[in-house]
Amino acid sequence: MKFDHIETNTIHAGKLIDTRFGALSTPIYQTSTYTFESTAQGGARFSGDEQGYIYGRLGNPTVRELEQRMAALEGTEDAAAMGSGMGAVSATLFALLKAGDHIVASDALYGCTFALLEHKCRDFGIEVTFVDGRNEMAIRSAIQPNTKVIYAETPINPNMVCIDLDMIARVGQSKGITTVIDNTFMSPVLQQPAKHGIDLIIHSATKYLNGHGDVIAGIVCGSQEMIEHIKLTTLKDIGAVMSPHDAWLIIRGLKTLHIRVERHCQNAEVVSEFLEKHPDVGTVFYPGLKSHEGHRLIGTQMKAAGGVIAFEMKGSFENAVAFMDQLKMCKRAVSLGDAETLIQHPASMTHSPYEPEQRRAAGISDTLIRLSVGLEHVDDIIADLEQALNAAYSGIARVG
Ligand code: 3LM
Repeated sequence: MKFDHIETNTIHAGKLIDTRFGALSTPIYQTSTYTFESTAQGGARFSGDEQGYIYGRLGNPTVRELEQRMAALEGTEDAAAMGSGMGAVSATLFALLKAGDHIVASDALYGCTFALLEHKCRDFGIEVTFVDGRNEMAIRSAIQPNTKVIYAETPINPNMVCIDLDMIARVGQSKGITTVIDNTFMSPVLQQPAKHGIDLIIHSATKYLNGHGDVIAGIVCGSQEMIEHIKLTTLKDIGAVMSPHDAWLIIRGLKTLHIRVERHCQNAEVVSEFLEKHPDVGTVFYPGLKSHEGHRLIGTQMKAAGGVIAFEMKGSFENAVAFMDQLKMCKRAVSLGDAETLIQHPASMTHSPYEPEQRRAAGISDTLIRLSVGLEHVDDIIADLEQALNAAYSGIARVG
């Protein structure tokens, strides 16, 4: 069942009906294997002559419900759930690419995605070119006859640069290249890349989809053909599958996704304005601000700017550290999209897999701080940021 409104779909779309007991909440099928009524039935399941479950790595009803729910939310035919966001990124790329192929990727990406491309893909003989993902000419000029994939995130982790999805889809379609977008920062509530013609949509379900900081998981959404290909190759044979219990937690998280995301956005908007006005804060990178280059995409591509803000501290790296260490309520932690406000320093944490010069070239400075604005009262978030800023600078000359 699918409805016109995403608020209804996060609750109902893709739900598996429990015909046995009528359970409202999805049962957790905590099983590693499934029994066959006869040897012939087992054989028929393996050959594909009969539909049905075989073994936990090849499918699970609770996980299947999450896949159906995510396909409904992203507006794709199907989805494949994985044991982590990186499981989803690697299963997708290794299903699409082989030695001798080439990928064009945005130069700024989540640190481990960058590491996968920069190191493992190259180890396996896959060529990689990093470009400014905003620049259509740069992408077109990087394309080679063996280019199979264009890969990007928007907004980009951690610097919040936004990429035009219509442009990426147009380039991919004109050249017959598969386009893959990591939609983790937006969630389908704010952005549905498939509507813009993107082929595959990846999520770290660890973040907004689950939303409660207690699961590591990933998902990829796309056409039935592509999802089946991923499931029958890299998901089956590399095996980064999602556990049924984690799928259940994410299904539970999805039911409040639209309300949580709405509040994350409201809070982040107020916090971004506070930071932009603060004398000790340098540039604030938040697409909700009129000063942000990605602001033009709000209303066309993104419903709102999301819950993540990046900003540069005035002064030196030491000032940034002093500020972060003074925080009392906001938690110093990587990850994002949780109820708690989380703050981290990309250069030394999430984006440490980059060499310093690669990081700078990708627009990630040493004084950049990333804030995942939580669901606390916005006044309490601002009060904590303000006291930490005052304590870190405390009227004295800036460090360095
Ligand atoms: C982080 N990010 O704090 P998992 N794609 C995006 C992501 O942000 C992430 C992944 C994929 C962070 C994790 S850093 C050690 C902590 C845009 C994860 C990978 O495998 O579920 O962590 O997703 O930015």
